[in-house]
Amino acid sequence: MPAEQISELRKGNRLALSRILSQIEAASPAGERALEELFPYTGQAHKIGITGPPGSGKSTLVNALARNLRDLPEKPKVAIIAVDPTSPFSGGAILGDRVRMLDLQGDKGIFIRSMASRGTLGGLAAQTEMLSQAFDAAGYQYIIIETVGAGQSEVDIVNLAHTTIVVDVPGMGDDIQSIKAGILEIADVLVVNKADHLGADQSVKHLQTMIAMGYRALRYAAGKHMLHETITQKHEEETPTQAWIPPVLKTIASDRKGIQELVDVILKHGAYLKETGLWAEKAQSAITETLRKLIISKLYTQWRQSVPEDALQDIIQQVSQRKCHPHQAIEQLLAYNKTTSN
Ligand SMILES: Nc1nc2c(ncn2[C@@H]2O[C@H](COP(=O)(O)OP(=O)(O)OP(=O)(O)O)[C@@H](O)[C@H]2O)c(=O)[nH]1
Ligand SMILES: [Mg+2]
Repeated sequence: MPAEQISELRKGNRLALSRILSQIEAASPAGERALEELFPYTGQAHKIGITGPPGSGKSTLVNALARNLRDLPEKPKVAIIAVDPTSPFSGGAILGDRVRMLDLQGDKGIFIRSMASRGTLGGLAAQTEMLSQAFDAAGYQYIIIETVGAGQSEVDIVNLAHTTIVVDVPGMGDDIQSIKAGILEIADVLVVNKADHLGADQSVKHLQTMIAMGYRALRYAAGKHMLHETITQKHEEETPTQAWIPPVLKTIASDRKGIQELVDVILKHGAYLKETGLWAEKAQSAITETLRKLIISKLYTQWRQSVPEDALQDIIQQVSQRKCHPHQAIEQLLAYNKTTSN
């Protein structure tokens, strides 16, 4: 049965894809097996992360972007993942509304999936990555990930993307930043949407200034590849002409204006990543990170099973009563693992 589903997914069967996505989301054994089987077919898709303040027009932009990507000569398949990390209580309902806005249903080359924050195992970023892998293996060349806000989970999510787009709107004023510095640092492309509103040019200039000022400090590529010190060093020596300076674009998503320019920039960024070798380096650091997390969680589980509950409680008591320091407690606790694993 799973083998059949995998081959159906590879052939482009949307129902098979949908079932596998659900299995992955449920973190079922079938989902895990599917991911393992699909893995050899991944690594092709261009992942595009989109984040920005609530209501800035991200979904409208994603909608327009998906249509224009579909119009490219090779007619690529486009997947959209809408992630909502900020509203644990609204769950699926609000997401449903947000996604229903998209009038893309008629196009069989576009697949929309919304992901609520409840019950996500291993974090939203990991979950998003797993869903992306299924889309990737199913031949979706572009995977657009929409998330709202500027917190750590959004940074984690969009960091998985090859190209990160940060959306802002005019009229927020120069001193009240709608975009936090942290999220600006991860932007590959900045978009001032709702350019039909007053103050769009001013916002563009302001963002350009912020980029120019922060440019050296940001060390664009280095920041995205902190796992490898050698890469960091390499990019410090990089001349500014080789580096990617995030462009600032104006769009009116609701009128589909400025969208083609955005598509061009995304394609250019993809080509830049491949030419500089950053595409491959990014994939490697993502794998390193995945392995790190898996090892931590496996070792923890293994250790936890090796420690008797009463022994653990006893040590916690000793630490709370200041009879022993956490360092000493750790040594005692880790000793259990050695005795059981040998
Ligand atoms: N005037 C104007 N309105 C726009 C533009 N783009 C989007 N909108 C409108 O802005 C509202 C919010 O758009 P959404 O696409 O839902 O924004 P969002 O950022 O996805 O919102 P959340 O996902 O809830 O954070 C909708 O009413 C859109 O029609 C634009 O370029 N100009
Ligand atoms: Mg939205």
